[in-house]
Amino acid sequence: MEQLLQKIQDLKAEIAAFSDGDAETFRIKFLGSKGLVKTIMGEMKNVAAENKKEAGQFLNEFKLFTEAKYEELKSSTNNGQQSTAGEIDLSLPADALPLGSRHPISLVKNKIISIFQRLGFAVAEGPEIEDDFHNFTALNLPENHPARDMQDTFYISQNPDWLLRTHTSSVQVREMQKGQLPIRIICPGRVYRNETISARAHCFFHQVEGLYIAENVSFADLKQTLYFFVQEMFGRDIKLRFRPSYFPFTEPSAEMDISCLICGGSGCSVCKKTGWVEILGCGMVHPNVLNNCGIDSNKYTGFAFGMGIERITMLKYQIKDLRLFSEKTMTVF
Ligand code: 2NM
Repeated sequence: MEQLLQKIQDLKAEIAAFSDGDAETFRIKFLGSKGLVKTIMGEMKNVAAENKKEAGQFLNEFKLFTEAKYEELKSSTNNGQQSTAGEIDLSLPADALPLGSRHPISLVKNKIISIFQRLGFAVAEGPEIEDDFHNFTALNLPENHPARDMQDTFYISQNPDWLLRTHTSSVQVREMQKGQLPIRIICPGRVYRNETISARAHCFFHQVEGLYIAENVSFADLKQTLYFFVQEMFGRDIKLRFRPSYFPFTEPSAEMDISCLICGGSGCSVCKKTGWVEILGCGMVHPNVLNNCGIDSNKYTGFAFGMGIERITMLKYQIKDLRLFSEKTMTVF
């Protein structure tokens, strides 16, 4: 009896101080089918008959004590269903979900759109699968022009008249055919060319083309419009120059350079030590194009321009490889 009471005393002290585990660990050690409470209950058989009643009371009391400790552990350690009130503040806002951010191509596209909208240009869009007329013929591209070669254009196999547009000028052809003049539009969109993919070329990219047709539109209007655009896009200090060029759909044609953003004009690898970088092509819409689209070229004149959004974005954010634009993740600071 003496020994039994001492044992219970020791176990009670151990239980009261229990801290090296959760409620389940405790249950297994003390209350499980091979637990210490069971073991000590088994000692009853060694207690003398006259002491059995008293010992039974002690053991019962010990069992209740152990069970109470178990309940306490369950509610304070989250091991049971409920957590203690006050431990988690349910009124706190949840963690923010990672929402991602706009693609740099979209950022630059939207900026270009908003600049031209302030000059009265509307946005026009059209199909990415085009026919030969809207992509080539209407734009004064002769039957045997190299740009029509299989090398450059993706044709739709079911119908050789269908192709993936190689520029958004096809949208402008559709707008001209509607015959509502004057026309002042920009056409942003994805275009496709069958090129070997590298740091500087991809089989698809994004363009913004502009078109202004009215009476007496001049090359001076074109220059002033693009000068405004470049200053809004890159800042007031930017310089620009026009070089004569050739496009089948414009006459005269020009390419426009801006002073190098990276070195400011003193010469670096981006501008190949020239101090200038080409950013767009432009010109006065060829009379053949106007006539092909049902517009009287004796009454109306117009200017047009086209630029690659990737190129502008690379300059603006100093991105050196085109392929990064179509990879899964991209970080721009
Ligand atoms: C360019 C360069 C020069 C252009 C021409 C036309 C249209 F439809 F009016 F004929 N749209 N875009 C054009 C002119 C595009 O991209 C480098």
